[in-house]
Amino acid sequence: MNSRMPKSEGSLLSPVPQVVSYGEEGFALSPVVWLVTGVDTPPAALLQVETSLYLAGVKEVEIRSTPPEGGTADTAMPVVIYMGKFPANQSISDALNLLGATPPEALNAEGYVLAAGSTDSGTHMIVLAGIDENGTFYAAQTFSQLIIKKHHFGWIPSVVVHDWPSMPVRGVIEGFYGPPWSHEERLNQLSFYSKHKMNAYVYAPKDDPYHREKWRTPYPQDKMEEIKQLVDAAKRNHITFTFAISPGNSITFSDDTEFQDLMNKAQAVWEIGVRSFALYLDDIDPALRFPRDKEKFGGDHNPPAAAQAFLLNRFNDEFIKTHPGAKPLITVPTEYYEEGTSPYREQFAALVQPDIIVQWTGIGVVAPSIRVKDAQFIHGIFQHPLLIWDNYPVNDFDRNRLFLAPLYGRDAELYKEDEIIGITANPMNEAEASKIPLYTMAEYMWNPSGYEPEASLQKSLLEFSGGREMKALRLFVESCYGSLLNNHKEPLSLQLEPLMDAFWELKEKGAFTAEAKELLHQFVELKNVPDQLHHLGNPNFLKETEPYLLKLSLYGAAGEAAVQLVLMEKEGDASQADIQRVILERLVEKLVSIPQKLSLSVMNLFINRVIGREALTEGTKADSPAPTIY
Ligand code: LTM
Repeated sequence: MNSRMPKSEGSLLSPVPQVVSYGEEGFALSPVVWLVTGVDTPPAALLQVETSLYLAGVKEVEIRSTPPEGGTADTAMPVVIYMGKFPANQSISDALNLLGATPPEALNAEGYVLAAGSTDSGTHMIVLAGIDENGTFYAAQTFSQLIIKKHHFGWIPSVVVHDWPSMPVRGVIEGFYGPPWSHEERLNQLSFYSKHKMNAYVYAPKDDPYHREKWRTPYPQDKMEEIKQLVDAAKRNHITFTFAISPGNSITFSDDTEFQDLMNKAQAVWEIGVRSFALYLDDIDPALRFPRDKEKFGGDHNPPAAAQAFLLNRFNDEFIKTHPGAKPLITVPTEYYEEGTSPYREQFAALVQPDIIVQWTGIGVVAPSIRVKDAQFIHGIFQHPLLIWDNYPVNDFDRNRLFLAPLYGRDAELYKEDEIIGITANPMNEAEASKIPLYTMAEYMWNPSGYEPEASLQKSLLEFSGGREMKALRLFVESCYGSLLNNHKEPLSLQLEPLMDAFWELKEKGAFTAEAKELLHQFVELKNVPDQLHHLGNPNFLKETEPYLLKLSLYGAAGEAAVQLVLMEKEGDASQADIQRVILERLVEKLVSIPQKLSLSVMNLFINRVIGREALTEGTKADSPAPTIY
């Protein structure tokens, strides 16, 4: 056995498993496969395995409830797959022993062992053994990723995977301002999350009126039906669906009728299967507005914290604790991103019941980094389990940018702090594009020690594109790359800048044809990105990103015209130079009319230098809806 993953196989597993050992050989799946399941085999895991087998060319999957008789060497025997819980399920434990794959110690919750190999009697065997139902489900996901097609038929390496999540809560909070995702987008996201071993989705779209502004009003029947479908889909995908309400802008904290409204709203979704709830208090004016609240909490050290704690504790006592099966209540305080302590934070910490989970964004609304020492310090203040509300890749505060870079700046050791129970990522309004950075966040959440941002992005793009048009997709992603998390990095500018510098330097010396050619080549590539991305067959992505793609393409065309203009001038061809100048100025006009911004500041500098005046400034025409309170 070797403990490193072969580059072509293991490195593509996502999220990167904690421990993988590959054997020397693998084996082909047989046309008929026996699948030994038990009562503890989750249906979604079974479906996943069956589907993968059929896609790999298997003709028949025979489901069995008892293991086949062993002992006789029979190479014609079908591949046998065991699926279920261990150590509770004896046949699963026996199968693991046969393959020498028993884990050295107990696995974390949601952990699993996946073993594929041959027994002494020659039977090809695969064991997908979860420590719990989620574990078996994740073993099934990893199994699907391990199948390779050899000669058009499924083949599986000989391997032992011991895997578990580093963070217990891993997921997404639809918590942004602006257009909420559509129902179809949400359903599609849930499948994406489970494929990436994320287990949490928080429903908290700020501009769903029934979530915040009209929090008292029950959801209309059609919306309720949609929520039910989401809850069911989340369950199927082994994801906890958290239903959030943001009542803080208008609630009278001490009012019984208002409290009953809140209970009714929660009860309605409880009845359709919701078991996890959040009451959010971010982005509100914390000052008490209503006489009744002023009277009840006005004498406290910190009246807003006292009022909020009263509401949270009452909901915890009267709803969460009276509904067996409800998960711990989640909240976000009004001071969720500040650096230090405050009277509000101290009183909130002291009064809010200790089992209520507190969300925190790191230091800063969009935290450039989240360090272990920050987490320890903030936990010292709040003294509640902390769930990170990571404001990446959210773009509601700058609707003219996309954040497609991988996750940066989160300490690999954060998960070791017991107080940090996990992360929910706040994504962009653009659901499909969000998948690109979310892939990398899922990898970080599962196995932060194995997380490497650039390698993760590469895998994300491979999955997103299905291997098609990777170069064009990367160019696009690198043009939407800069954020607070990576110090506004512009990989494309970094790539183009030396070519531009050489171009100008050699122009003075009169011998710059090669540099001009290289620049032209790069600009033509930018120009062609949208056409190439049409081949991805992802119309939603193209629709969401249309203005950004157009701008990138126009930059390419403008760069091309700019180089041609300089070349014509150098050659003394005044009429051709005039034509190129007109083309360039028209392109610049179009460029400045597009408010979307790209991580491509060198293009403006280059074009301005060619034109001989400041024609382009990135973002000059951008509106700033500034939906967020900072
Ligand atoms: O971050 C929190 C806790 N609240 C809001 C989010 O709803 C919003 O999406 C982000 C980013 O603008 N900022 C917030 O303050």
